[in-house]
Amino acid sequence: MSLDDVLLGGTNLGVSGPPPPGAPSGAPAPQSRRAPAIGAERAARARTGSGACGAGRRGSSVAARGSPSPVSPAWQGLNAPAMGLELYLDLLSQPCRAVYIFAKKNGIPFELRTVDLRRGQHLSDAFAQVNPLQKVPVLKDGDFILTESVAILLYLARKYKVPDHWYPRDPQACARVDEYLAWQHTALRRNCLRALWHKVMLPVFLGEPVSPEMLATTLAELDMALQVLEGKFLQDKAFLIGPHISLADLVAITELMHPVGAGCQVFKGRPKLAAWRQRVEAAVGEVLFQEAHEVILKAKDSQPADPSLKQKMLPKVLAMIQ
Ligand code: GTX
Repeated sequence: MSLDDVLLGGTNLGVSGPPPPGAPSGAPAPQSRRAPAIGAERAARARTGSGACGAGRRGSSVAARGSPSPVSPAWQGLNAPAMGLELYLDLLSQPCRAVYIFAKKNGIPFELRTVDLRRGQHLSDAFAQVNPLQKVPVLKDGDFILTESVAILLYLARKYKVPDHWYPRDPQACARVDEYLAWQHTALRRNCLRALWHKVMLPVFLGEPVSPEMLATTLAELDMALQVLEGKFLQDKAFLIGPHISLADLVAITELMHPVGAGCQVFKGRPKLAAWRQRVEAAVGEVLFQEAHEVILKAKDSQPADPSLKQKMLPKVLAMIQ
């Protein structure tokens, strides 16, 4: 199996289910490989040059830049005393940012358990006991453990009786939020994630160059998803669902900040989307918004992963961004 196969979606990684706690996370990838110009046939379909941020950084290579990656509190795992609601998050991840902002904005008391993905803390035995899938976010409420960001957001909205506009009781308004959440998970999510990883995280953090053709394809696909976001979901409304902010807006903005963190100018040339971003930021509160996005906005400064961590992570990352 080559990196090309995986990025092109032609190979099953064999990571078909959760590994047992502590088990290696997948087949090791050769460390010395440098990706050739991959993704040529996908690139043929790309509308090159029209992407939100351009292919830029041709043939990006590993670069250790800037300060060390954001330092999280030491991983305390299951030894940390549970005070009530616990959220296992890494604000590098877009679903984690949505959960974090939602809980903070609504005054929901929680213990933050930072799981530093770039240090592989999600691959630890301790975390596998919390989530055998080795992913964040995770909510722990006593003995109740919940994964999947959308389920977590809905649980918080229901349990803490947050203002109605977040997840309206009105069946049709509620259905519009559901519609957006269902769409984004396979559309905008995938494109924003791929943009970040192809543009920054693969070359800088994992030392795997991505070809300009592959990057152009990814950015063209992102561009198409942004058109749907603006044309179908936002239209001329203040927020995605209507006059007030909802979970749909929060999930959408945290997705878009992924490519922004990679240096993509997703709002450039999209005045409606740019104005919507300002409204969402104001509704969330600028201080909270900045705080939640500090980590992703410094993603380019990620230190290269050490080789043994890279070996564990690469197959999982490639599976994730397919
Ligand atoms: N569908 C789930 C949700 O919405 O909650 C997806 C959860 C998910 O994929 N979480 C990612 C994860 O924990 C976080 S974002 C990816 C960042 C990977 C960084 C690696 C340095 N992924 C961990 C993994 O796949 O190993």
